Amino acid sequence: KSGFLVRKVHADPDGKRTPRGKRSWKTFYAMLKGLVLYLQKDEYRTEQELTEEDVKNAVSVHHSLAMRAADYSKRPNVFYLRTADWRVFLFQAPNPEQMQSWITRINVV
Ligand code: I3P
Repeated sequence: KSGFLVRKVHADPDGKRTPRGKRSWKTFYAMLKGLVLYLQKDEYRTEQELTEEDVKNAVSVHHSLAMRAADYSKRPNVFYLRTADWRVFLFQAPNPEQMQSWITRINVV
């Protein structure tokens, strides 16, 4: 599964609140491959062509949990992703169908 997602980093490892200056929304081209959610800054790239930054932005979805951000009302179609190491991301999908599809796909792996 792939498509554009807008990401906000809410918590760093161990659930520590991400400091101001690092909490802004950023658009990525997201690709879920196996247990890894790749977040690429630009257009489509194959796995062989991943940049250092792409690798840094990749998130392991192993033992992670995705859920609709019912308590976040500033933007529509937003879901939380809580990772195994207790990072928390907010992701905004382009529409409700895409949001639900990402949640389902992430939680199934
Ligand atoms: C953040 C940025 C985010 C905002 C966040 C700010 O500033 O303005 O858009 O989240 O507020 O800290 P910075 O770019 O300096 O990291 P919202 O869009 O959800 O308001 P927050 O600290 O209340 O999460």
